Amino acid sequence: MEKKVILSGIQATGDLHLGHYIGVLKRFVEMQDEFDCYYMIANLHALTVRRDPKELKENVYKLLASYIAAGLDPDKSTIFLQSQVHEHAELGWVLDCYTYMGELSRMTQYKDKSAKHADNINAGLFTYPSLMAGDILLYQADLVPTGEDQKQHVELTRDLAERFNKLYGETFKIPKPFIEKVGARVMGLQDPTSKMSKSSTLPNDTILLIDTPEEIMKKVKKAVTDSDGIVKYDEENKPGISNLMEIYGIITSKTMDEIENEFEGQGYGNFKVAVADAIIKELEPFRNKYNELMANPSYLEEIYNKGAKKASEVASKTLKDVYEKIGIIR
Ligand code: ATP
Ligand code: LTN
Repeated sequence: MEKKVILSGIQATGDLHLGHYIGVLKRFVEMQDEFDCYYMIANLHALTVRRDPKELKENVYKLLASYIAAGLDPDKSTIFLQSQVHEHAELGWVLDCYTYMGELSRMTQYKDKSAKHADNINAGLFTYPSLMAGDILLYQADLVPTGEDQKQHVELTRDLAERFNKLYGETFKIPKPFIEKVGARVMGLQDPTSKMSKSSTLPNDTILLIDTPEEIMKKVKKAVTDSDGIVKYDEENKPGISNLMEIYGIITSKTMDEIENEFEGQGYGNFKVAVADAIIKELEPFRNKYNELMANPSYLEEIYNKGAKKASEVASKTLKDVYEKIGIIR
């Protein structure tokens, strides 16, 4: 039987954090043996917010090094840059012409980001989901693993694929979002009611994957909790503790019940140290590998050039079919 196709991506916009690691990177790695995986570095999407050009380039290397350090294997998965496969920009434009303004206006990410960047609400920010739909549909992906916040974009992708197929006949596979129940929304340590984010302005809110053990310990110890002193999973009333429990549970493969029993009658001090130790132990090999890779940019270039070739083969077939169907001469 043919392997199912996976496509996902992360924007090249800065250092990755624990939310990325737990929400998506660990899943990407788990999926690469069973599926035919395409993992993209979304650097075109990163343009929707004003960036320093030098930093944008650097962020591509950082993200690629993070993919590999987390365990992605370029011999098993196709790892590539969105900008190196020109079909993304082309299909993105085509899909723009099949996406309604009303659909795009309903996107939560657009509403959030336009509130955050009120001085630069550009058209790219608005049509971001059509470009993302193109990313997914070019590879005829079956499943799209992402964090909870991207679900709406994948649903729009399904609508666009169905709309196109109805008009022109079977062209795109209809993809499904793939979102885990636990860990798809790791919350900030200082504000456990908002997701951990690169753009958080609260100090100690976000654990970066390249943080030192000391920094990780400090941030977890300072994490906002509550005054009960009971390690119990209750997202609504104890968001801080529940978030730490989810992080700990995913890393150690323990259930919420097991964690409650493990720390019964112990207060938060011991629990926080155990959480920090688990994170530190999990991320140590990542950090070492990451530093090694960042010192060897030509190896990273080899990986992305090889990935682009393989991705282009698939993407060009889909785009050719689309162009033929809609009457575009190439
Ligand atoms: P940020 O909000 O940190 O700027 P983002 O969501 O805008 O990140 P990306 O960095 O491209 O954009 O996110 C890449 C992937 O990581 C997406 O699938 C997203 O859902 C997931 N992700 C990001 N933050 C978290 C989180 N706190 N918990 C779980 N998954 C997350
Ligand atoms: N919008 C995504 C990044 C992204 C993506 C994709 C994810 C761009 N293209 C295709 C899955 C599939 C985000 O995480 N902000």
